Amino acid sequence: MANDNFTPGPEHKFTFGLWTVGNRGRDPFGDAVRPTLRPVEAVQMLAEVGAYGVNFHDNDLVPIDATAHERDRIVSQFRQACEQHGIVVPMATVNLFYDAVFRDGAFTANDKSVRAYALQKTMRAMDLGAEFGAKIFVLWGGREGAETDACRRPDEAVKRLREAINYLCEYSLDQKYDYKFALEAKPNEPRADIYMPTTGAYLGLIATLDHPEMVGVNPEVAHEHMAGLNMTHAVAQAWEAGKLFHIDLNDQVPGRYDQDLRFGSANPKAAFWLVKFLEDVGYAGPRAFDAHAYRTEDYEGVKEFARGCIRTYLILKEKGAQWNADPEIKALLAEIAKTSGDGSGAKFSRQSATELLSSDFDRAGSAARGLKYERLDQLTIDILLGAR
Ligand code: GLT
Ligand code: MN
Ligand code: MN
Repeated sequence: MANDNFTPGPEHKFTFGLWTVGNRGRDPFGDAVRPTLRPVEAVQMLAEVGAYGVNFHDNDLVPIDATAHERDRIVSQFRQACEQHGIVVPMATVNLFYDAVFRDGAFTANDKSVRAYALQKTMRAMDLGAEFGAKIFVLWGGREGAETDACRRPDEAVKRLREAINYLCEYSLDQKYDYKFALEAKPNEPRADIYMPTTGAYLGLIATLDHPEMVGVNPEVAHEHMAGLNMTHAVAQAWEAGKLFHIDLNDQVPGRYDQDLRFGSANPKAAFWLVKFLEDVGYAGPRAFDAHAYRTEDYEGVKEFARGCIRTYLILKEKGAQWNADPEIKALLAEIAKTSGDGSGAKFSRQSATELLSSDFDRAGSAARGLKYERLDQLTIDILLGAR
């Protein structure tokens, strides 16, 4: 590796899903281009690239039709591999999108036996994750959507989703699993429209749950970018609400199909603000890479991809520290601070309202002052491009 300063350690909490390095390059137009990477092989690869943990869907590890005996054998082999390579399992999830039974959704499907099966499958996936010590359970409702709104009223879908999450919270409490649920939004794909299209939509739903304290979000860069949104703003809102329970890092050109590109590879500047935000606020959760290697890659190329995700994060982290320490940037920020005041400012009282109503403002003066954001941004670009 070119620069040893960017060496990952357990303190960075870099994780990958089994489905990421295990992605075989299948797309709607072409079949797999890489051989199957068995879960134990994935764990070995992740240890080699310096990851801290691995995440999985129930069926990434245990095939949907496995017998109880097969399940136990797989679990014990996987546990052994994790222990041997010092890899932990901070997050588990459930696949509610691949099997044909979920073609009309899982928790929101019109068929009540499908909804019940989805709950059962999730409870079993929670059991599986708990066996590995996972404390975060991600729910990505990829099939919870519609091609036509003729199929059901969308508010009915919201009610069903709420009911399911409430049920799963009770199950976690009853089993003493101590899970935090992290809800992952996406605007579309595989459904034409997904009911909870953005992180903000999930933040709205969480407040209406029976146990809002157990439920947060898992924003994904690509999913916010698909919708043309600013990932860092979504993450910041979640963080400020105490709801940033997990994060999926990858990249994506806005407006395209779900690309799941290597972290920071498409929009390095957006990735910079995201990393800087996470590091500045002291986000302590896993930094999960939810991406996959180009279809052109073999085993070594997949490793290169995984190393690249980590390396880019660490480079951007260093750039963030450089930004914070830069004397000219600090001077510009100090200037901003002069007029910004402490905290959010406005606290209502009848007296403060009376004072405010009778205040005079230097409107022209405030509007005329140059804010020097051009310089601030150019300094950022200089740092990012290595010219500073
Ligand atoms: C799927 C999706 C991801 C989700 C995973 C969790 S599965 O690959 O594209 O964004 O995080 O279910
Ligand atoms: Mn994801
Ligand atoms: Mn994705």
